[in-house]
Amino acid sequence: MSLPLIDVHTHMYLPRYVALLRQRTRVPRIVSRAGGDRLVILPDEENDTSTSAGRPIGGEFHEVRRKLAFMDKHGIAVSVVSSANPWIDFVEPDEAPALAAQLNDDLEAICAASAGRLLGFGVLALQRPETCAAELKRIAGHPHMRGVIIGSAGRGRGLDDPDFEPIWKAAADGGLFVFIHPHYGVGQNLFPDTGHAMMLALGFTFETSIAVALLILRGVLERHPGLKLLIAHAGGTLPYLAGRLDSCVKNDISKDFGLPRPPSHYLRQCWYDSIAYHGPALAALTAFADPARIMFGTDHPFFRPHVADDVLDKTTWPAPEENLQALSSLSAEQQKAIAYANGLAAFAISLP
Ligand code: 5CU
Repeated sequence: MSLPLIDVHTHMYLPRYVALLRQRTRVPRIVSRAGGDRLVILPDEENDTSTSAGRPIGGEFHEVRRKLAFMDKHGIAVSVVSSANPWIDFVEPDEAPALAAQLNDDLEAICAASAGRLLGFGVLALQRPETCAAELKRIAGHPHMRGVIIGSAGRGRGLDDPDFEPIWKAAADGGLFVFIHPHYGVGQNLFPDTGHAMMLALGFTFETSIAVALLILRGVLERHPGLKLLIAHAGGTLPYLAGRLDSCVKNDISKDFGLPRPPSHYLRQCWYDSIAYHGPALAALTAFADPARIMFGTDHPFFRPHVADDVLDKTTWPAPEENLQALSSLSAEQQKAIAYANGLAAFAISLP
């Protein structure tokens, strides 16, 4: 496909954050091993002392030059870059607000220097929710920032945490996106000894699905209809399960959430990336969601191909290609909308 792409799900670990991970002795951290540095971030990896713990991490995770090289290789005109999981969740509450502000300023500076190629989603100190509305207001004043990324777990109490109300209000008032992304997974006890595969395929997607469903059931989108939620990984499982959620809520005589509309109504207000990896899942998403609210994503630099570092930037990455390939099952109009037109409109992008 030769459409210019806008990538709305693409990560970086900013240099300040990488330095922090290198100093740490507990997960999340970067460990130096004989075969190269390893990024160890997932909760279950804490006790893994093997040489295969985590995943290889090179400059593709934190160098702007490498992000731009990946974009050039894959026909991506503009990327909306977000910090990757687990963001600053592990930072002491007293230190987190200042670090969030520094990382947000760092990302703004990186984007400002990119000649229109990069925009950003910042981070929030969710462990200090009372500080977040002010940071959102500050971010809204940064010309290259378009919102924030937050973890599906919030500060460990889910996204229906009552203390998050000012966050939703400030994001809606500022016209900022809130990009909801998993990290902790769910159900790991059910799939031991499965590497990262089950965790990323099912643990991540159900984590997101549960968090967003709860946020909706507790009325966040009813109270904040202008809130722009971007849900990672094609909405987890939600586009596929929305009808079941509606039916279960309607038919449950043991609990009334008091919502005037079914959960699917609010799910249709949300934005989704197209990271579904194959046509049938993308078809479920496009059949369900607002066609103007689905946008291309790559999840770069995760799912790095197994090639030597010196040829990586010249290599076509299979995972983004699978997502591009999935688009080809859609009509030309849908492809154009997802590949770039929806991203241009949502993030007020003028192509360089
Ligand atoms: O491979 C992984 O661990 C990940 C991750 O941690 N976060 C993500 O967005 N994709 C893949």
